[in-house]
Amino acid sequence: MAERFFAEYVGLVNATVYMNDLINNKGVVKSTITTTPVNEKYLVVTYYNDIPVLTLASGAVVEYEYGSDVPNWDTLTDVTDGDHSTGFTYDYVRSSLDMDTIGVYTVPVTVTDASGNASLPLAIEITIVDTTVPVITDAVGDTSYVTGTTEPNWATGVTALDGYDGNITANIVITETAVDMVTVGTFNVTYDVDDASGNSATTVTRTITITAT
Ligand SMILES: [Ca+2]
Ligand SMILES: [Ca+2]
Repeated sequence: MAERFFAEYVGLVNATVYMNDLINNKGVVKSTITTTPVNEKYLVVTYYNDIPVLTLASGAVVEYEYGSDVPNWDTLTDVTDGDHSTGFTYDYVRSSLDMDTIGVYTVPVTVTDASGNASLPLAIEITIVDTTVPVITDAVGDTSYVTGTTEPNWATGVTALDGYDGNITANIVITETAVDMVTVGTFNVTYDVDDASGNSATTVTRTITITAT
């Protein structure tokens, strides 16, 4: 809250010295000081001394998909202050934050009230994640073979791309144990892949038909 005391005009220099001592030596007063004349003899010295307090806002979103826009910082924190309700200035140290790279980033933030009182820093942890599944593409598709055909390389024509990891074709898991090249019938070859964040692609199935010669 606002702190006030009377000072005599004749004592203004002393009052200023006293206040500067509170600011610089004792650290009691951290804000700007204003003086208001009351009459010919007295004036009122006013200062606002409450330190604002920052907290993480309820429901603050601190996890973002890679490539997202930077957070709306003002929605992430709440500020409480005894002597100000507006006029706050925020200072975010967010130079390390990379919205395009998954990981956990610490963003310290401080707020200063209109009288120059700065809060203690609040460390906001921002997590950047990849929740987007990779996509498998089969350029060959369902195929028929006559019985006795040499078993082909089932990997041919199949690729996997992930928006974050890039080309993860090498990680595709091919399941072809059901295929029997010498028996008439239909069999499935399946293709699965996970990205590095554990997101599984939709399984792609290639139907293999074995026909009589
Ligand atoms: Ca304050
Ligand atoms: Ca992904």
